[in-house]
Amino acid sequence: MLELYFASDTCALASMIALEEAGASYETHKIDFAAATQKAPEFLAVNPKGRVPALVTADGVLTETPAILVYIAQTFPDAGLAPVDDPFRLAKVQEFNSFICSTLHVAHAHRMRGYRWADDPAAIAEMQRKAPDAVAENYGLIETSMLRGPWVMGDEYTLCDGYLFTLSRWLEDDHVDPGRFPKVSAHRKRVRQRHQVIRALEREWA
Ligand SMILES: N[C@@H](CCC(=O)N[C@@H](CS)C(=O)NCC(=O)O)C(=O)O
Repeated sequence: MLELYFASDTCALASMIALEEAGASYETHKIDFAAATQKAPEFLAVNPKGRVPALVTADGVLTETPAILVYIAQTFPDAGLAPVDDPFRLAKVQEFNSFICSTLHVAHAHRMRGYRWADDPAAIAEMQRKAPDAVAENYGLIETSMLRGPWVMGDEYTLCDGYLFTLSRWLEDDHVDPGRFPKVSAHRKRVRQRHQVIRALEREWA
């Protein structure tokens, strides 16, 4: 059975949503950031990066959200979570998810985790100060040129939707007014109503 390592209120929610949408059977292992268990030897044996999510499959461990998401879509094709047989449309899904992973999520991380990139407290404070602008700039792009509506890819719900939802729930914490991005805000509400997402949120906080 698939096993998902996750922590509450993290990007791992996107993988949990995809598993729920796929109707997959999976076990969860909760990592407690408050106790720094992401740095414990037991977890580092699963994911030497010390980050969540990590998905244990019959073939080995997967990390990095876009990789986990596309694996779930390809393993459960009947769920229709991505156009797995259409190279261009699948690449568009990957393009969006890669942007979330490598640009938006990284901009967000500058608010709380500046120590990854600098030691100087002044540099860390400057990263924190700049984070809301950097995050908002990314949402501006999503709002104007990526989110087609009603779902990210248009009429079809895909992996991208749970992933965008996972990050857009942090808008207020990132000191970005959601009112600046009406399409993103409406999308957030729309995704939040899906019963698979409600189940994932319940499981995330159980
Ligand atoms: N690129 C990775 C990022 C994973 C990541 O940074 N996860 C955060 C939670 S959102 C984490 O585990 N942080 C723990 C830490 O920094 O100690 C992905 O998208 O899966």
